[in-house]
Amino acid sequence: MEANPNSSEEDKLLESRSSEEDSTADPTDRLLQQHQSQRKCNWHTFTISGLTVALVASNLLWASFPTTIREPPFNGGKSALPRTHTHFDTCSKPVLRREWRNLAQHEQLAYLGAVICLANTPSRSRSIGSIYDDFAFVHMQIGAHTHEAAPFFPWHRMFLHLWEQHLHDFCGFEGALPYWDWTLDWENLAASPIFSNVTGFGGDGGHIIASALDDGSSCVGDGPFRDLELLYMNSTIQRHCLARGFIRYEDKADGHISGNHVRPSAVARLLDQEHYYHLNNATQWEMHNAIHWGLRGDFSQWSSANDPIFYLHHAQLDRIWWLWQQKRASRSTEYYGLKSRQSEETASIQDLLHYLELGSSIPVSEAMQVDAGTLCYRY
Ligand SMILES: [Cu+2]
Repeated sequence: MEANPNSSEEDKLLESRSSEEDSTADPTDRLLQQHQSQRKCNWHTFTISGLTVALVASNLLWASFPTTIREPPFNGGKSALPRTHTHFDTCSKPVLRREWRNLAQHEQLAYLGAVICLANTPSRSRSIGSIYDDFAFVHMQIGAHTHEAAPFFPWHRMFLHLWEQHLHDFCGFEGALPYWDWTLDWENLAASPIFSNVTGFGGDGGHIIASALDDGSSCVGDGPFRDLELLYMNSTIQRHCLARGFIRYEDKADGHISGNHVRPSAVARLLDQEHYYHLNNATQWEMHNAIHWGLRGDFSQWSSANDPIFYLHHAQLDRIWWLWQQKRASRSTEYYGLKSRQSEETASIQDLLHYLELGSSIPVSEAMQVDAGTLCYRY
């Protein structure tokens, strides 16, 4: 594989963007140029960042990443910073995010329709793709670096908020983002109503059309997203179908995702964690990964926001963080871990979170509370 001449520039963009103004280099334009100019080289050569190099080397599966999150020197899990600002006055009527099956059918259909609308709305900032694709792009470019690191929770919290805002602004969606409480389905995840082909997101790949991912998954042939055409496959441009391939775990019959990591007792144990670091670590390695890898296909890639279930899965993870924060007021500023997946530096609540064209960069402190600053919701 050729060394990517742009990688240090990209890393700079991803790692040390210190303000939202430096948006001159659009990674997609570069990706597009590389895509158009590629001749004899295989797709590995239009990779776009250090992240991609790691992904290709690891056969695109998260499963091959280290199994524990590296830990900085432990300080008791307390943020060294004092509580910064609270403005509860700005959020007097938080919107309620509800579990998918507690939505009325017309509300479920309104949400699904709004998602399809975003997939049909051209990107505002790129010459190709839709706003839906932009979200998958920003997740793989920026969000991927927050995994196995402290900003995992706050970065995804604000990402979901931006998603919700785009549904409102571009597709007239009036509700709140729903979440998928998989603890309700742990005994038979594959039978969850979330996979309904009418009031859900479609089911397992139908095993009829193999996916381009080459991981045994296949195109989802039922439900509202059966015709969805996705633009990004990890860091490449490759139009493809939405693919899933429910994985067999342990004693389960083929196609039955194990619910062991998402059983209610596992979540209860998680909520008993004393420190942010441990909550973050355990949530990612248990619930987060079990569902991503269990559904497989697009959902187990860095471009996992290609699967519309992404937003409901991450809302549930955000809800776990929120439930944990509710237990003690001091947890609205408790933040600890590494700055990013590649970093050795300890994170700070003043670090910036970046979203490229989807929204302004914000300090982590802005995403610590769901009822202050720009956020105003509850579960
Ligand atoms: Cu993510």
